[in-house]
Amino acid sequence: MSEELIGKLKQAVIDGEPEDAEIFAKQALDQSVDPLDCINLGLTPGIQEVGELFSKGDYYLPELIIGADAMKAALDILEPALVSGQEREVVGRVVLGTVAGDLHEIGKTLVGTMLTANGFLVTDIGVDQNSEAFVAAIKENKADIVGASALLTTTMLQQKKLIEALESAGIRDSVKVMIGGAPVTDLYAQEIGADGYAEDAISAVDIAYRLMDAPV
Ligand code: B1M
Repeated sequence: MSEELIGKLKQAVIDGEPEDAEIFAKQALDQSVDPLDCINLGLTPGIQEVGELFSKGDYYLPELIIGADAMKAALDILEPALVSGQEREVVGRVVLGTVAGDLHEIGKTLVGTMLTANGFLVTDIGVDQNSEAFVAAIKENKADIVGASALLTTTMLQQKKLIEALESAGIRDSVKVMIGGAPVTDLYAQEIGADGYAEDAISAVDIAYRLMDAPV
């Protein structure tokens, strides 16, 4: 039953059906299907397939948009189930956003949800945020970690600019930098002087714990 529902969630994203995605997400929770399995085995492969169809020219921008809408509709149902009942001490404060020129929000939001579920206090500043906005939010929230997401090869460069802005603002030594997003690699993170790179939302939690010197 859970495999069937997970398959339906995947298909709802590929077909761009937000209402179906919402219904299947609710059914999954009613049937105690693990919300993380719904995301990792259903929604994520679904949106990846949408991306592949877009690359091949079989899908166009509208399909990309409604695929993302379907994924977001399901995540709105599933994400609260990931964070509920998690009363615990704050491990660290994180400012999280997607860099300037980049509108991709789903992966960044998922990272925020997983960090919140694991004891971090997350301030999500949203998408298309320039370095100045990151710096202001870091200062305002006394962040231990700043997380910058980039999904485009063109906007990855903004992650480097962010690190330069932290240096100019004199706060580079007081905040750890974690970066991620589909085109980003560990090597790139090392090259630009980031403190950590995470491939997905689950490993982002491990990296954030490591950056806080906290036991996992
Ligand atoms: Co866009 N898009 N998109 N898109 N889009 C990609 C990224 C692309 C690979 C699709 C493709 O061609 N196959 C391609 C980029 C090519 C490149 O640069 N090499 C692309 C393109 C070209 C574009 C436009 C330029 C299209 C156009 O206008 N012609 C345009 C750019 C707009 C802009 O940003 N300025 C565009 C627009 C959009 C939409 C707005 C329509 C929509 C986003 C809607 C939204 O977010 N509200 C969209 C979508 C949905 C995608 C794909 C299909 C899916 C992205 C997604 O949500 N994935 C994507 C193809 C793909 O990724 N396979 C694509 C699901 C999500 C869970 O995964 O975001 O990778 P992801 O996040 C993961 C990890 O990367 C990691 O953890 C997350 C969870 O596991 N992670 C972090 C992410 N951030 C992290 C931060 C961390 C740590 C880990 O620490 C801080």
